[in-house]
Amino acid sequence: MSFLQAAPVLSNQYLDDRVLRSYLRRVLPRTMLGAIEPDLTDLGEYAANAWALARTRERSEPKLTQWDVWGERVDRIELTPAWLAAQPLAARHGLIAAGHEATHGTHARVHQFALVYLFHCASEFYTCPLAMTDGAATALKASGNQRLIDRALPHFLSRDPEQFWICGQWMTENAGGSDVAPTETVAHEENGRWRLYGRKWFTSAINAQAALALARPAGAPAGSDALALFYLEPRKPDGRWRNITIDRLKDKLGTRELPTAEIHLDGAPAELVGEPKFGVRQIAPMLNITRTWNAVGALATMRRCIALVRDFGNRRIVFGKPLAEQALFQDTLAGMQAEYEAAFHLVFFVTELLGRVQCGQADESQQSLLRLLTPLAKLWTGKLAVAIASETCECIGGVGYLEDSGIPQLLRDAQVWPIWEGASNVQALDFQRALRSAGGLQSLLSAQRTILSQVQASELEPCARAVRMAATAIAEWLQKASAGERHRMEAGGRELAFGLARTFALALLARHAEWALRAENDPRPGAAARRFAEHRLLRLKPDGLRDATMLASDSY
Ligand code: UCC
Repeated sequence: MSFLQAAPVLSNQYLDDRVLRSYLRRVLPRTMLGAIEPDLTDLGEYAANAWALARTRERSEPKLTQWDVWGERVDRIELTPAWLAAQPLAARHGLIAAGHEATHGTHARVHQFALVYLFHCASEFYTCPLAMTDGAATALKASGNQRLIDRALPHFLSRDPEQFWICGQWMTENAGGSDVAPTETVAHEENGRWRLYGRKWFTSAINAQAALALARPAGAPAGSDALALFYLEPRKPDGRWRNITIDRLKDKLGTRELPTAEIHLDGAPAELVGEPKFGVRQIAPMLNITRTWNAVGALATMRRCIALVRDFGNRRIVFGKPLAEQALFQDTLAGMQAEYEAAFHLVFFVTELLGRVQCGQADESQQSLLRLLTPLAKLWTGKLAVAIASETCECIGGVGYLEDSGIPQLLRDAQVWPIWEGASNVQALDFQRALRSAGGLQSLLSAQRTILSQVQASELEPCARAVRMAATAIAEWLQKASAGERHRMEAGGRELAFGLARTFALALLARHAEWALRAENDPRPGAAARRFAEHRLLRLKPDGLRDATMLASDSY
């Protein structure tokens, strides 16, 4: 028999996750961790088995049938096996409920997002509708619309698969995704009932039982302030659509298991969520929740990639020894691990803040911090997941480029993280919006100093120094940039956002490393922190603004 390469294998994705488990031991009360661990272990097992199972069966995608054999328009969508399995699983494990229940108080969001992180890759993007459902529950609560809260939340937050509903988010139209001001969908009030007319260009998880949609009340002025937020239940109890047609399912680079549709609304009945304007402000709580899910999903992608590469490194022999024993492979993996580990601590810190804010236990500066860090976490992790997925293909080599290895799918799927829920530049601009409204940079820098003050070990001093130097450089840059022309400051917005995300993440990773050294005598987070500190934290142009000549459109 000639040589055969053994495929990478995943073991229980919770039990095997040193980073998650160490973090949970630090932040959660011991009794709570004991109570939730069986569930985490179950999902970790599900994730490992789902990876193995997916390698043995044909890939499947949702299918749209628009007409039945008798000529009736039916717009029936068949879902994939993973999606059919995910629905009851998500309800039973409380993937939405856990984030809203009072059982674990301020830790509810850490608990929920640990579940999401374990479930994401196995779910084949069923986490997309879960994210939107969580966001819709949060937006409806914030709206104070008691009728809709009583109607929808018992479904969105149910742990009973029979009762559980998912919810869509219908914003994007042909004229704009980032900018919703040109929205063309019109809402008419007819016989005391609102009906929507128009076209939505991207509607993710069109099989959802509910949706939140932006539309312009008839006669309202142009612009985004005049848009209103509506709640819909798109189908009748017998499954037929309520004046909605599904034009087609999108042919996407990745997330192909997720039924993303282009639809027409031809008088779809809807209910106003709040006043008939300021719909963007009303849907904003949803955006911040889905962006947090996005960051957790991106993190899950990184973790999956690294787990596969690490296992492959032990199985693959080159130049007479396993890859895992070769210095350059070790260094490549170490670089990926350090980036992932820093990102992990930033994202889960955001979930801690979210839990505190929603329980009313966050002071003003923590609320500002959450507002500032959410777009930063979304922006940085989205890009990082693509880089790590790309490196994963390369680490696994030729087979990593072959579809049936499952590795290219990781890369194609990862490319969605920096795009949907607001592309990277939208996040950078949102961060600048938040800087203007959330008390400036001070809450972020002062939280960073407090975190850093907990880092005492001499072996972590290079990390603390790197954070202090970067913070000084950022503050100086902002001072120069805000004194200059606004569009040139805006042009540095990406670098500002990446730099702040990476610097804050290093402070958090170093603090965890300090705890791991003292409480568990574990030097590994410290090694990751030092390695991350060696990577470049900032790309900001030190003397301030971008070159105006290069920004001018006629310079090409
Ligand atoms: O992609 C989509 C579906 C995919 C689902 C994936 C789920 C994740 C899966 C995870 C799995 C693990 S749906 C499409 C998503 N689309 C977007 O994200 C839109 C991107 N564009 C933006 O975010 C823009 O910044 C806009 C649309 C928000 C800009 O709108 P405006 O109206 O021009 O912006 P304004 O005037 O600055 O903001 C209007 C109000 C202001 O409040 P007031 O009126 O009180 O001054 C803002 O402060 O909204 C407030 N606001 C916010 N508040 C705007 N953004 C935010 C925010 N992020 N947080 C709080």
